[in-house]
Amino acid sequence: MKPFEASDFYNIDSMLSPDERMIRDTIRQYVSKEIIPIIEKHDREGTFPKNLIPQLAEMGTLGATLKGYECAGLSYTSYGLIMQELERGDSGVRSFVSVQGALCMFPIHAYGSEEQKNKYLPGMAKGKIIGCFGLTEPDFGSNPGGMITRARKDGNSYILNGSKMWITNGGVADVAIVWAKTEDDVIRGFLVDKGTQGFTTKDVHGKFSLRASVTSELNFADCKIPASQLLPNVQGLKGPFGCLNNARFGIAWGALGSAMACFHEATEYAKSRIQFDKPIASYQLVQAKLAYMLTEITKGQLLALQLGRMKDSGQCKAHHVSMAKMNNVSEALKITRMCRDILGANGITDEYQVGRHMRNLESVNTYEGTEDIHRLVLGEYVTGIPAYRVN
Ligand code: TGC
Ligand code: FAD
Repeated sequence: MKPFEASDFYNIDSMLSPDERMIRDTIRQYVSKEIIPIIEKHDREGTFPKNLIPQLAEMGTLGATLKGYECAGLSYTSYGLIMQELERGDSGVRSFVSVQGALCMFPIHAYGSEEQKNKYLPGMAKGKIIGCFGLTEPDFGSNPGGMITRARKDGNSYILNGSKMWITNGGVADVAIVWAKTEDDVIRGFLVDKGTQGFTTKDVHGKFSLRASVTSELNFADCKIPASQLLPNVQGLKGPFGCLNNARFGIAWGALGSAMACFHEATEYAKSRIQFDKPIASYQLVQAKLAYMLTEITKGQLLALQLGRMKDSGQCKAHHVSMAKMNNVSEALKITRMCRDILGANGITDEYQVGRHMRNLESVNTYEGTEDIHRLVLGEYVTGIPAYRVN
């Protein structure tokens, strides 16, 4: 198979700064050298490639957009390009970086006390402290406002009770950002260190998707944490949703990486696979699929780049992110399914990447707000009517 060539039909490269291209190329080379050769083994064995963490940290990918506390302070567009490249390797590796930076370091940076920032952020940027983000519960996924996890004040402590489900990095995390309702029914964020009495985790096994990522359940049974572990500067759902905006932004870029990897693989395959005496690439139905994919990748790239520019200039709103997350993941998923089809029977083995990317994107389409939840966010933007609930 020819080495990876990224599709750039509309010369997006010309719209990137030299620094952005340099960051993108550095991560691209890293993915080819360090991730692609090992990822199928991890996917097959259902393990997260922990040995990548120090290198990911060294390259400044953890909390990449944050300023100070030993973080890289990059632009959001650069961050998006990093996520695109990492997800070309595997959605699980991109997930790890998303969760660490956007879902764990961001809330400490944005909502934490100075003491909390100093305690956690430098270690997290170096990959020495791993975070996880607990919002979803077994019975509250799309509707996190219904959560039943509770935090009761007890002198200078809080007592946490409840559980969180489907938590990326849960079993490997040193600190969990846990969202819980206090006695006055207000959602607050808590930093729960690994090893705190009453806090246990259990990994989810048997996943067909994101196999190279740890997904866990978190349980809290009279888990006593010091009041100093409460994130002081945010209350209500806008706390976790503020983090999701950043993670969803990264996913909108990341999904393009999976799509570009599969498009390259399927195009090369189609050019060399002979059926009825000709390469299958010479048949119009196959070309129609390739044309569809190139078009959707190009549209997705333009959407992501403009979203990045808007985020960097402070114009990006949550509904802008919803459109890009919804569209780019949904189209990437369709593209990986088409690529799988072009590879015929070979597409169902892990000798090729398409099957793994396709399986991964099933999760990516569901987490961080399902495709339909983002459609409803846009529906609310257009009509002013929130259609999530039947009144
Ligand atoms: P709603 O009444 O609309 O809003 C409640 C408060 O939140 C504010 N808000 C936002 N703030 C910032 N960013 C956003 N995107 C926001 N959306 C809403 C809103 O202004 C309000 O503030 P205030 O001050 O008035 O209280 O809340 P709702 O419950 O009706 O929300 C509707 C809906 C469906 C959009 C929301 O619940 C939703 O987004 N659901 C999807 C849940 C979700 O995305 N979960 C993700 C879990 S984390 C995860 O999946 C990680 S995967 C990790 C990996 O990459 O591996
Ligand atoms: P549900 O909310 O039950 O949705 C099921 C279906 O119903 C979907 O098709 C949905 O679109 C539809 N639906 C729901 N409500 C409506 C409505 N009002 N109108 C129309 N359709 C609707 N969560 C975290 O907190 N932290 C993590 O780190 C994390 N990591 C994850 C990793 C993986 C691999 C996965 C798969 C999930 C992860 N999640 C995490 C959870 C994820 O955010 C939820 O799975 C997601 O929000 C959807 O919730 P649910 O699975 O309960 O589905």
